[in-house]
Amino acid sequence: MFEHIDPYAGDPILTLNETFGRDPRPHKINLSIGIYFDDAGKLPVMSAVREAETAMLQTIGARPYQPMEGAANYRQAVQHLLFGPTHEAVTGGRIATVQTIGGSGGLKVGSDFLKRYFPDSQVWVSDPTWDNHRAMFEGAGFTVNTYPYYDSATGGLKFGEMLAAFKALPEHSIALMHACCHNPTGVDLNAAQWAELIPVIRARQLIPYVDIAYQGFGDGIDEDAFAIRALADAGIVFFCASSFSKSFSLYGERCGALSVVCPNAAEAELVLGQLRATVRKNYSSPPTHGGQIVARVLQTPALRARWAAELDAMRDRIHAMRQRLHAVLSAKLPGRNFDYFITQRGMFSYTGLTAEQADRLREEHAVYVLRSGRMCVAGLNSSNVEATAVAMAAVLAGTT
Ligand code: KET
Repeated sequence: MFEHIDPYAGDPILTLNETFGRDPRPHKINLSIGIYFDDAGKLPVMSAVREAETAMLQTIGARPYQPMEGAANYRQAVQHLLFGPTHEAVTGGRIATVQTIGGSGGLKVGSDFLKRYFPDSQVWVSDPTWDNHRAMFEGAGFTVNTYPYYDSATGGLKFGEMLAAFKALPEHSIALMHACCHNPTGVDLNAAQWAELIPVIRARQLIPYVDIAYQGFGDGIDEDAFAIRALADAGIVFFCASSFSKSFSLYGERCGALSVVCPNAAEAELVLGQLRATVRKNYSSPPTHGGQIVARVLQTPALRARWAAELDAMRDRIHAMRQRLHAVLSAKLPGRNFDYFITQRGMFSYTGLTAEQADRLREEHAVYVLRSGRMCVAGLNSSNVEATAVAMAAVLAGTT
């Protein structure tokens, strides 16, 4: 019956993370998956999250199904965090938000919705992007193309080429963009570049699909929502998939959302209806537990303040690791420029390592980065950063 089934080649991120788990070498270092580890190399349980969950367990009662769109308090908390509570799009009721199974669930629900109502559109993703973007949109039936983005010569952005590509896109093209902390490169647009891009998006009637999975890991919680708010301010209609996996360290609870910013409240109502229908056809309704932890943290002022401080500390720790890596590598290989480790934002850096160099790093030094050369800087800590830099320098110099 199933002999004709293709063997699964695995996922470039999740499968490598599993290989790491099976690696018996005690000194192994995991910089593969986009997970924040603390300075002791542990997955943190944030204290605001723990307190909210403990309080919740005291009062938790019967567990009916949630509505298809998820819990009202969670959906409101998502909107307030992304857009700010007083944003006209929020107070005017023109955003349709559904609670989803992680940010991934948001991307999936939105892509199914778009395929139904814009069947002839094509999708454009940055070159490169998170691998699963392509898989998800192709899975929804779209043709997926790329627009110029990362400049390997400078470790920065090919903004001129990106802008030119956007100017040539057909009307109603779906443009997948990262709000902050671009995965895998760590290279983001600045405010002036967004200001140049937004009129093009409007003129070409493009449909931006913004993914924000790292809010708070770049420059700050509000700072990292800049692009989303700028698009909403400009009256652009767009999709936004968001995730609390990283910012609440709640990976397995699968807390995410999809928000569609609409021209007016009446259209938002229509969109919400069809998002509910899409959820119903996929998995019926989202789970309760994780979402209620997030809502409680975000809607209890003292917990929200503590969560924000904990997230700030995570961001500062990543910045410190970037500095250390930069310092050791620059000392070991003085002829090379490693400034990209400092300028790139968020959990990731694009190291420029080739697939073969990434293999050598893993096989000879037990340091795991993706074969694309992406390194999760949030996996570094004071005990492994030197070893990582030394191993990387050896591989780059070709001495191992
Ligand atoms: N968007 C982006 C850009 C992203 O990097 C991830 C996860 C997600 C969405 C998924 O979020 P979630 O809420 O967990 O569904 N990225 C890391 C883990 C993974 O590949 O699943 C990673 O890139 O390592």
